[in-house]
Amino acid sequence: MRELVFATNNQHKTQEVRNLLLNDYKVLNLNDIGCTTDIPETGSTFAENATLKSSYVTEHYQLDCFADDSGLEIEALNQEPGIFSARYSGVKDDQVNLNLVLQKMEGQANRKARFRTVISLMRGTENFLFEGIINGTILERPIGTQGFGYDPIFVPDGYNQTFAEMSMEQKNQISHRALAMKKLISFLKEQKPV
Ligand code: ITT
Repeated sequence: MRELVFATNNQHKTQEVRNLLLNDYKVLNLNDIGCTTDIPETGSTFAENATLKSSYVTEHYQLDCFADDSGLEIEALNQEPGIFSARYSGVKDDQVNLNLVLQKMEGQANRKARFRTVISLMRGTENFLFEGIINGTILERPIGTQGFGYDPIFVPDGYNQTFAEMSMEQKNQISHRALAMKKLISFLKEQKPV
C-alpha cells in the first residue's frame, strides 16, 4: 500500500484521517517517521502554516507529505481564534481555550462560526492546496465528550448535536477536515503513482 506522511502530532486528527484513507494509503504521522521537531507555524494564514509543515517533512525526510492547519472562526470575534485556535489563551489546553471562547461570547447574540481547514500536499517540490469549511453555531455551554478542541460548543448548521456528541464516523462525514480531505483524496486518486 502507498504511504503518505500526515505532518501532525495530534492523535485525534491522525485517527480521523486514517479512517478516511483506510483503503487507499498507509498514513504515517510525525511520530511514525521519528520527527520530533516542533515545526514552527509562523505564517499568518491557514495555507501558509499548512505549507510550512508539509514542506518541512518533504525537505528533511524526502517523503511526500500533507499537512493541515485548521481552526475555529467566530464572526462576532472578528474571526478569532482562527490561526491561534490551538493556543488561544496562550497555552495548548483545549479546556482552557474553550472556556476563553465562552467567556468572550458571553451575552453575544451573534453566535455564527465556522471551522475551516486548509490542506497542503507536497509532492516533490509541488504544492497543492485544498480547503474545507463547515458553518455552525457556538453554544453557551459545552455538551458532549467525543472529539477534541472546540467540538463541545460547535453545532453544525442543519444538525441539533455538537461535534462532541457525534461519533467519529458521523463527524467524519461532514467536518471541515473531511471536506478538505475529500478534495485531497479525489486529487490523489486522479494522479498516477510517481
Ligand atoms: P497539529 O498542528 O499538530 O496538526 P493542532 O492541534 O495544532 O495539531 P490544528 O492546527 O489543525 O491542530 O488545529 C488548531 C486548533 O483548532 C486545534 O488545536 C483545535 O483547538 C481547533 N480545531 C481544529 N480542528 C478541530 C475540530 O475538528 N474540532 C474541534 N476543534 C478543532
